[in-house]
Amino acid sequence: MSAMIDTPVDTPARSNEIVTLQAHILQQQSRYPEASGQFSWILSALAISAKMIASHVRRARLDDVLGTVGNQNVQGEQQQKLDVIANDILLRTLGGREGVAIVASEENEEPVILRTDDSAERKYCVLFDPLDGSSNLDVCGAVGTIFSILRKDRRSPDPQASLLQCGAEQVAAGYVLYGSSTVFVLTIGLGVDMFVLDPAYGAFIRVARGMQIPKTNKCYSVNEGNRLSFPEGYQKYLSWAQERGYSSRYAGAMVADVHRILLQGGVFMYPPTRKAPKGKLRLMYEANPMAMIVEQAGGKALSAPGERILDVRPTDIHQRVPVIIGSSEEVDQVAAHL
Ligand code: P6P
Repeated sequence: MSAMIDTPVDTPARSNEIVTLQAHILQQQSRYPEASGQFSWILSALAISAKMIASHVRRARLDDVLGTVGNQNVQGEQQQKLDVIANDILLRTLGGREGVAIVASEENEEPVILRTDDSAERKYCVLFDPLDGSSNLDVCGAVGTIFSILRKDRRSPDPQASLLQCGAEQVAAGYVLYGSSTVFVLTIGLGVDMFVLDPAYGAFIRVARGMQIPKTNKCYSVNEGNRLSFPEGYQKYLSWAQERGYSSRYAGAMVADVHRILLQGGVFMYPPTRKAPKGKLRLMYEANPMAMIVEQAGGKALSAPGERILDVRPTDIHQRVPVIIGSSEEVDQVAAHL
């Protein structure tokens, strides 16, 4: 069963309604009469950032912004020119939103403290990977933006501590996939909704509500080049799956791989490897947001057998964690082999 497409609503007139992401955000806000609107403003900043980044991604080769800037980011990875452009766009759009107290990015070693006063509306922290899978850009492959929103922990002594909350505390999470079309997938804890950018109007149009990930699909997604350095349980799982005719799909960009699984089912893994003993993916702005999305869609997201990613207690904003995420029955199969 694929993701639910906009199901006809109660009256025929409304079954063809066109709902933009902006309208959807305001519809959700109207459920909370006491809402100040700050949260909605943050989501709209992410929406405009997605449009701006999409525009740069689509023109990367024409504008000669492919390739690296010649230095490394905090992860020790070559920083792509578009990583810097996307990061700058997000910092500047979110910087203009009163509700954002702190932002943290894969591209910035330290969190950026936007507002230190403790006034009531400085309620949120936004964490993001501005351009996930950016090495795919040079070959016109899929890339994405991943974001996570936490409430600022007013009790914490310093901003960094305010960020170090479990993924289960997220108030919203989502991603943008810059693929054959530009897709914005969002959850605010009430299910998962999907929007596609109509470039003719520059608007994200809602195309699916309350998405449900298929419970099974004989497809796994992992970089098998690392197979010999995986812990033995993962290797046993891969043999088990291949004996049962599983197919393998791997885009080299988490957003693309998890999006495919959200729609069609399957399981994505980034296990511990010799090079990345704790896994490669970052907890705070890759694993946590994707885990919230997948769990909200009825799937599972583990860092180890019996350990939900959303329950991992962070100690550093850039810490890494092993990832097993996707259809509930497929994740269980992997865990059973570990
Ligand atoms: P590898 C992209 O660099 C990324 O962070 C994820 O988007 C992706 O799933 C993973 O790393 C790919 O890593 O080692 O397979 O190239």
